[in-house]
Amino acid sequence: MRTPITRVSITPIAFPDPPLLNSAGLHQPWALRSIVEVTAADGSVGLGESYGDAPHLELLGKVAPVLDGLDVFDLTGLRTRAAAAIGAADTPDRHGLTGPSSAAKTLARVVSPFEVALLDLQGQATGRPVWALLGGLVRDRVPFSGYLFYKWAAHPGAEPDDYGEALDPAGLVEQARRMVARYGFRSLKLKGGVLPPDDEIAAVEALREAFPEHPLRLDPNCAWTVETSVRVAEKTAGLLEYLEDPTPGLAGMAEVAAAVPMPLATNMCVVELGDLPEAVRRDSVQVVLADHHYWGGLTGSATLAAVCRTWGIGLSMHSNSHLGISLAAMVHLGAATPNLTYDADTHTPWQLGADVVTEPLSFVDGAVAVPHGPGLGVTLDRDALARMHADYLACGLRERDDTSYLRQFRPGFEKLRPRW
Ligand code: GKR
Ligand code: MG
Repeated sequence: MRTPITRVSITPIAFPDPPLLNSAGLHQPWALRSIVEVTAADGSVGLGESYGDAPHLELLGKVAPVLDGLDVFDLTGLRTRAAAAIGAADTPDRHGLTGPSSAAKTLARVVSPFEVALLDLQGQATGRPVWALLGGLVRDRVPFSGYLFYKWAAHPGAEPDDYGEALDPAGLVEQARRMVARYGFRSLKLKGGVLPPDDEIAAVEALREAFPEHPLRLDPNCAWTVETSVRVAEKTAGLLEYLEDPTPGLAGMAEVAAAVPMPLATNMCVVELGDLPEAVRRDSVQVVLADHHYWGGLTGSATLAAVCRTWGIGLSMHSNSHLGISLAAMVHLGAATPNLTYDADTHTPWQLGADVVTEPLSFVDGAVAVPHGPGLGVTLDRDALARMHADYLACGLRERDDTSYLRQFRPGFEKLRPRW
């Protein structure tokens, strides 16, 4: 039986984002997202969530009208119609920090929220959870890692948030204690590339002392040269389960990988299937971070997982500022991915309680219990959606730009990769 699409809507939203630092700059006061609703002829509504930057929204808006009449089970039709609607559009990525843009990467990002919404609808039509459509359950709980950031106490002129300042090892340990107490995370990732490498080594040492059992990761987003990366890796040997994107490019990563004891992970130099042959040939990375927002949705991420399994490459999951629809999508993917070999990243704590779904999935002991109802298992909170859309209209931001925002307070700041 065909279940045709009758309506597609895209709502840009904004929610408050704390002043988190990374190698590109500082998070702006608002994170932008888009909420995709796909309505089928039987009245059911499938949900998707994606980036909210203006060029991306424009492309989502081109795809929405061409989906009219498409069967919700026709994912190939979705990709074909989306490709025709956006043509050779090539917009830069602002979130995965995923290197040079291309038309193929753009299409993968644009298809993603519609694909998630269609899978949600397929699940509702068949009475099955999305994980069942992705191959079936391999775990009941999907484990996540606590994501630590150097941060300011408050955006200039605003009230401090709940986590306060973290600009040294003691501040990070305190942030980690709060996050672990609230969510129970069993592993911790530190977003590095912010302070000179020796300061970040000291932070890792302090975290190890405070959390002797927690696997730790450090991700400087390509802020280091090969030489610096090797030096940091030597000093953190035995402390990190993996080192993520220490240096730019597959060649640089391969040089580092050959010299250091821990696996190297990436969400920057392997971001589409075409990156994998060279990465394998050079042995540049031992762990890839999947992210359905730019790997072409949940089925695209499942394909990545299969390739990683083939080549013995570990798999983790990448995250940007996101809300409960994306969290649900990540949980279904994790539930059905046999080789999710590391705890997934999540920005959930940094939403500070904001959400666009009525009952967000929750964390117990650092993991989310996999939902067993039809589809994604989350329902849109229409009042919250309206409020967040009003915030989008009022906030004035239309694209993420961490570098320009930090430059307002540090006029000389430049995004340098590598910096040290
Ligand atoms: O949210 O600042 C951030 C992160 O740095 C994010 O943009 C990265 O894409 O979390 C990401 C990563 O692992 O590289
Ligand atoms: Mg990363």
